[in-house]
Amino acid sequence: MAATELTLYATPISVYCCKLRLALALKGLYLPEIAPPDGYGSAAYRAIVPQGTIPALVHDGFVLAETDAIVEYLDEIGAGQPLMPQDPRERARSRALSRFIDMRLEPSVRALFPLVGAGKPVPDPIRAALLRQIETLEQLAGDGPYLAGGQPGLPDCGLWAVAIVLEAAGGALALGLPRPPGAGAGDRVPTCAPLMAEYRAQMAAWIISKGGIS
Ligand SMILES: N[C@@H](CCC(=O)N[C@@H](CS)C(=O)NCC(=O)O)C(=O)O
Repeated sequence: MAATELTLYATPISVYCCKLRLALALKGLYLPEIAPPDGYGSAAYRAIVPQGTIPALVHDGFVLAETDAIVEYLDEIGAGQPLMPQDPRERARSRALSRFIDMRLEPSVRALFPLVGAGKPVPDPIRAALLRQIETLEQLAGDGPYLAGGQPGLPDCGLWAVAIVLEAAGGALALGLPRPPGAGAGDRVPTCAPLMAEYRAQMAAWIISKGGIS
């Protein structure tokens, strides 16, 4: 399949766009990206992507939001190397871990955003909620080196992206929480390492723009 048939709506700073870029890199795909017209959430973008979220995939007029759905769709149409495991249990585990990171870990990290540059201490409930998710992930993670097992998979991509955000925001806020297990494994995956470095630079610039120290 010609990669030019596929395009993404994305922005450099979005954690989910980073997750998708990492997943695509594991699949050996590098897709052209365009910015959502008038920004995500705008009426113009919602006319194309009703959810108003990024990333979204456009494939010959077929529009699809939701990062995990995009990855599974690309797997199923044979675009790039398959990323989801073939074994039903491994596949289910990969989905469950990815959902945990999206629904639990990422929102706990996102709760730090308004605090960056605000010059106030991190409230105990926010710190405790985040620590709980990191500890849960420690319990969920297998023997590694990757969350999904011996090969890097979709949940790893989510973790690596969120961990970069945590590293940046947590550093600016002197949070001092443990690093989630497997957080840095993407730096040792040659196709992912440059994307991780680029995203770290984006996050560092964002922290500075918020008046935090990077
Ligand atoms: N569940 C979605 C979440 C995507 C998401 O929330 N993206 C953020 C940017 S990182 C966004 O578009 N936020 C705008 C909004 O929620 O309206 C996915 O997995 O793709």
